[in-house]
Amino acid sequence: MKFVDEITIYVRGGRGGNGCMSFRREKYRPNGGPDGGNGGRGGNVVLKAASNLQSLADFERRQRFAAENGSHGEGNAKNGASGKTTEFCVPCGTLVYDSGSGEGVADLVEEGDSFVAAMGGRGGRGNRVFASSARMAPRFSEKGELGEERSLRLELKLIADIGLIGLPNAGKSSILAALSNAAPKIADYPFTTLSPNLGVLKTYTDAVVLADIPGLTEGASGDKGLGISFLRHIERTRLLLHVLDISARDADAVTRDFRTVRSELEQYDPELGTRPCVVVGNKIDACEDPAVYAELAARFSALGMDFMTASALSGENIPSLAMRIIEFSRAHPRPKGCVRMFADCRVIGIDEMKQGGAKDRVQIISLPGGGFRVLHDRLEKAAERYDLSQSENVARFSSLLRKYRVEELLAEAGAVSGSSVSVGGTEFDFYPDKYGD
Ligand SMILES: Nc1nc2c(ncn2[C@@H]2O[C@H](COP(=O)(O)OP(=O)(O)OP(=O)(O)O)[C@@H](O)[C@H]2O)c(=O)[nH]1
Ligand SMILES: [Mg+2]
Repeated sequence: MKFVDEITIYVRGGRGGNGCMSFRREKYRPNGGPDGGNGGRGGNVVLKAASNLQSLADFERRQRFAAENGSHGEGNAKNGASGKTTEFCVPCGTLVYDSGSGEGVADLVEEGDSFVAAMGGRGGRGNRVFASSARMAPRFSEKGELGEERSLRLELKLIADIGLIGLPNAGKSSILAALSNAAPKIADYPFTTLSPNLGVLKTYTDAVVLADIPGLTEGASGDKGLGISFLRHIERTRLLLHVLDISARDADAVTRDFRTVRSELEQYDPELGTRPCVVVGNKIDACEDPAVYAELAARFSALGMDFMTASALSGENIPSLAMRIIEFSRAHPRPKGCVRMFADCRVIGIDEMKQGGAKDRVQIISLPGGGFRVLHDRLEKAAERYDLSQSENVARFSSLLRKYRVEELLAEAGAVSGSSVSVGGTEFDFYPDKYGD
């Protein structure tokens, strides 16, 4: 399947159901009380990390995700049902960015990590809720709120413990196949591997995830070969295996190969140059001159690097390489949560919505055409919720405008009788009670 590690999707929470305005009708009871039920909440759109996925390829076919709307409230005090949540899976290691602001909003690392990508709108309240001793027959209800909608950029940075790097054809995929359950494509030409492969090295007690990526060439950071963007998939590893082809080569040539790859690695991210690394001299079966690897061992130990020879083909030294990996992984367990690039999931609750703070400031923007826009979270939501074709709702909305001193603010901003004012998606003409002429 095609490997995709970046994609933009669009998510929309379900709309809340409308509240109902109704009065109880029963034989011999002419003045039954208000009995309009509440609308149900719109469903959320949720992203969830699943370990059986390794690419964002599924999203190439579908990029729009919407959750179900809440049902409308009904008479006889019947509340509408909530909309179902739409849940979809992404690979572990998916970073989520808000496309508009570019801000990172979630990093789904572990299997089951989930994130509410778009909240469903609240259901409108039915007239039954508004009944009180002072207002026994409220003739109004609320509309449901729209669900949250936004576009998100998903970026995959695979989660693996060990990363395999090296020139094309060095034998990275062969080493992965020898160490793990993976069966990557292996062939005697460069750039056999075109996208990352994951494999698991398993023992009775341990399971270590290895990532094999396409080969790096000289100039990869300048976009030669397959470029270096694949290096993002080893960013979250804790140990690198630098695979070198030592067959039919002298020590100088092998050292040059090593430097080429290191330099590309460091150009991508200098921090990767300091990551713990084991240098694997592969294809020892085809290396006729033992003096070459003795020389290499001396050079790498002088550089302070861990060096060992192996053969993916004959299996020589593969068990000791596996042991080394497992020992490292035990000594450096994956820090839970620490590999996250930013917050693991966004916790949005009703509490957050209720929080006032800066949100409580009303802003008036005077528009180029002469109109005015009122910016305020609660007022915008109210404009959406209140069904303004019901006269009592118009009165409620007006009292809310008074509470936030919107008329005074509009007048200060230069609004006169008849100026057009918009709050959220609702537009009306400005006829102030106090400031009217
Ligand atoms: N003799 C010998 N050949 C090997 C050994 N390991 C790999 N090869 C051969 O080297 C060639 C390249 O192996 P791959 O595993 O595809 O190399 P790679 O580093 O993954 O290459 P790219 O994916 O192109 O970057 C294949 O023909 C393998 O059979 C080994 O230990 N000994
Ligand atoms: Mg390969």
